[in-house]
Amino acid sequence: MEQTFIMIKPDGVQRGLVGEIISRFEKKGFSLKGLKLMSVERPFAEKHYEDLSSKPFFNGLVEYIISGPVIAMVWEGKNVVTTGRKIIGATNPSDSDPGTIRGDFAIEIGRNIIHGSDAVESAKKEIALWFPDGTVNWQSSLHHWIYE
Ligand code: DAT
Ligand code: MG
Repeated sequence: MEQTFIMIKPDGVQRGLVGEIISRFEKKGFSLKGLKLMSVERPFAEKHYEDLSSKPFFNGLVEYIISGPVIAMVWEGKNVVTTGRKIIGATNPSDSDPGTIRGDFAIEIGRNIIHGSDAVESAKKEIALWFPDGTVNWQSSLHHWIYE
């Protein structure tokens, strides 16, 4: 089954949104396969965002990600990458629809509280980076109430 990497950024942790965010993915029916609270070092944050290294906002982005602990998660389910991005909302919270996480809880692009992989391939790469020891293999007993 498809997996995605979701990270609650330092502002989401500081603002007490961890439970709310996890709840939205849980209630949708997705399964949590990995979860940890961690502080990341600068080289690790730079690696995570390496595709954006030429952008003018790259240094500010890295500073933001290392400014406090983050919650790293792996969520699993049918189309979880695309659906996860919909649950999160547009990158700039000014464009995120109400009802999405960024639309409901964020105002500025540089404080948009959550990260979600943008494709199945990048999800695999990010999960390998953040969970080098692997994730937990289990299946919810509700599986057949969520999938036909
Ligand atoms: P997303 O996080 O929606 O996948 P992205 O991968 O394009 O967006 O960029 C990663 C993060 O970088 C994004 O969450 C916020 C920041 N960012 C993106 N574009 C930006 C911009 N034009 N100015 C400032 N920060 C930006
Ligand atoms: Mg991205």
